[in-house]
Amino acid sequence: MCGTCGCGNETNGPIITKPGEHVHSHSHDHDHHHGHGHSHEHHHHHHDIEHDDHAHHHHHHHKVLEVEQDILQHNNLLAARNRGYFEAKNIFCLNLVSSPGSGKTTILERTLTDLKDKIPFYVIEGDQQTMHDANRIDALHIPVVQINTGKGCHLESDMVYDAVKKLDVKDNSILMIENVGNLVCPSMFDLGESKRVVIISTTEGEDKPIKYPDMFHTADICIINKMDLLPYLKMDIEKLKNYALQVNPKLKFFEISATDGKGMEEWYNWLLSNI
Ligand SMILES: Nc1nc2c(ncn2[C@@H]2O[C@H](COP(=O)(O)OP(=O)(O)OP(=O)(O)O)[C@@H](O)[C@H]2O)c(=O)[nH]1
Ligand SMILES: [Mg+2]
Repeated sequence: MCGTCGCGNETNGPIITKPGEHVHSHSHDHDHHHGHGHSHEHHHHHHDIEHDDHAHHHHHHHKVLEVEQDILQHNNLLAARNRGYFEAKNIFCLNLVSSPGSGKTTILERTLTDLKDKIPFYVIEGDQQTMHDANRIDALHIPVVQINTGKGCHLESDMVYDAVKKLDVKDNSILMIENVGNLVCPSMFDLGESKRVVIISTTEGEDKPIKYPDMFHTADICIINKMDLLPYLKMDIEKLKNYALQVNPKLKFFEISATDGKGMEEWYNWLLSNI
């Protein structure tokens, strides 16, 4: 995981900013040859390492395992605290995860536009760089903060804890967390969310759920977005769903188009039934 890709060792830490807020320049080093220069082929999931007969020959693996366990344990503790806070205040919190560009922000834009008169929303945006997504949400007059993770490829529970304080999230509301676009690392980091929503768009191919099983295994809901593009693609939705159900038989699906609004009604009904 991130012990391998280096993003767990962020030196500068994440930067949390509200739109319009002055951002003092941060001195993150643009070190192009470490971190994300290489692919995310983490064949040694931490469970695998534990049970790998060969692992004990490699001192390095022990070190990686220890660092991973420390990071995940620290993350889980604060995630539990977040979850308790959300439950006590009746804040329905969703963690939106997907590969980059599946339509997370577009789904949020339409959802908030259509439901903001019914229920208060708050949004936490996660990206490595830029205020783009927070600015899109801010344009709808919804309270939002942007977390820029720098080299980090996922959000962690302490970032959410800080962002929630900064947002001043009120009781009886919905908190949407848009995670960093990445189908791998965010799956390992519980943020304390009430439900995890994985979004996959029709252009991504049917086999993503079995290629990236952790993300689908840990999700409660699967939104299939960009249904409007189906006529132009060789994509079998039933096959996609079957693959997803193979890794997680409890997954619930919504088939939508965030740009033309088709299928959004069922998603809204589900959202509102939870608060
Ligand atoms: N045709 C079609 N395009 C869509 C749909 N939803 C989103 N898009 C387009 O997909 C592109 C990416 O959308 P975003 O909402 O920025 O995706 P994202 O998941 O937030 O992307 P990151 O935050 O960068 O990971 C944009 O050009 C959107 O207009 C959809 O339902 N149909
Ligand atoms: Mg986005």
